[in-house]
Amino acid sequence: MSIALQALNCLRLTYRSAHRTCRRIFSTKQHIMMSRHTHAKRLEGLDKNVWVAFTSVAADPSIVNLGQGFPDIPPPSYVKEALAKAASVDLMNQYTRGFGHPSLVKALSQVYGKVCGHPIDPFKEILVTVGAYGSLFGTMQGLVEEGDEVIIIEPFFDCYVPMVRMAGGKPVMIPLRPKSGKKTITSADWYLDPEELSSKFNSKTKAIIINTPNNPIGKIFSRDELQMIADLCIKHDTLCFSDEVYEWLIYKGHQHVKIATLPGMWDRTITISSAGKTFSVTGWKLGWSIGPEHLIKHLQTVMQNTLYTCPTPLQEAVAQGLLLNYEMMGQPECYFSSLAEELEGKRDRLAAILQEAGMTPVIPEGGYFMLVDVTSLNQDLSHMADDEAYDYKFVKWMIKEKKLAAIPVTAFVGEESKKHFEKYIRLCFIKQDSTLEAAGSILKNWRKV
Ligand code: IK2
Repeated sequence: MSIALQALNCLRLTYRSAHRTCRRIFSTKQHIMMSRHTHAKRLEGLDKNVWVAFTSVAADPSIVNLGQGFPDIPPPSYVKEALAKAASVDLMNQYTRGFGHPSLVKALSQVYGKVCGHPIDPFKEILVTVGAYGSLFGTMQGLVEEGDEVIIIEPFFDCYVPMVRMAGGKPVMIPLRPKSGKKTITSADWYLDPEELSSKFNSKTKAIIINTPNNPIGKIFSRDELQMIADLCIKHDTLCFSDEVYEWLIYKGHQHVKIATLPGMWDRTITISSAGKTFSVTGWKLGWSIGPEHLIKHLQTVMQNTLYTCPTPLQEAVAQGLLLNYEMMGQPECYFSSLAEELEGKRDRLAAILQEAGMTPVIPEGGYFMLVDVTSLNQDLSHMADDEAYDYKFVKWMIKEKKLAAIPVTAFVGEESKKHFEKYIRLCFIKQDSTLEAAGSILKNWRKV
């Protein structure tokens, strides 16, 4: 080999090895750079979400969807008309007051002033946000500190835990327990053990989250139960975050009590509700937090530095809807009560359908969800991957094989309680009669297919 060729080969080898070394260095560096861009620690373990998982699988129009909680009945025409009217006014399409459009906070102060029996300052004691989700987020960010404990009652609306964690807090669970020796048939049969609840409070407890009527179980906390919670809040000087998005959906024989109205509680309670649930317009995503100025001002700080404001025409339309119904409160045509009356018929129809199919529904006292015990169906799912709770597998199987969508109930409980809830699924009944009938015929033919 000529000297020139040897030199060339040597150069090639040197180049290849240099190239390999370079690639190694580069990929290590890239890896280091990528690992620097991994998720923030506060998101650890929060990547799974039941709505993300199940709304896409239920989107197929051939599936009867009793899953996610949204109405397929039309919202009242006057709120839709009020929205169109608001959008036709040029200025209404621009930014409005950050903490809530003036006409909306005034309307809210009228309605809630009447319900609570004392005046509520529309500008200092109310904050309008993006849905009740926004209110919950602002509440946690504004009031929960690193290391604070927040008591959460199971089953709970699933975002409470991630929101507490993202604020640096520690969720402390307490389950509702079925009354022993009784065949559980209504949501009132699920109760909080007073001693167990008391044991959850300590010097680190910042707040307790309550949800009445509860999603998913439909329980309305009685005045006595709320008083027990209030006594503990006062004794341990803690806050109470009360999610009351289903506050108007109360069935006969039951009463919704606001914990904020119990003695000593206004000053330590944030009450949260939602236009989406009040007027059957879940896509409008408007919610509000109501409470004393010394707490609401911190939620306002979160709002002004995150979302700043909510859509003006939507706020105007909700204000008009509230004012109209404020005038009719106590009368049968008021939407606050007429929707509940309409839904009570749907609740009973769905319960009857489920019982005929051999399932055991938990009849809700409020809200628009029904839990169903599917144990009696004895559905063998052993062929499915074993890394999920039975209810997750059951719902996935039911969507695929029966074309009926529901939501698995273990999405609403912590790890330790999963075994107690995995034989339950949640069905939503704010649906047209034709949708409920379609679900009924699937259930009737359950064994035949
Ligand atoms: N809090 C509770 C208890 C809710 O149920 C909801 C809405 N959930 O609906 C979805 C479902 O359960 O299927 C919210 C808060 C959030 O309300 P908003 O839509 O106003 O943000």
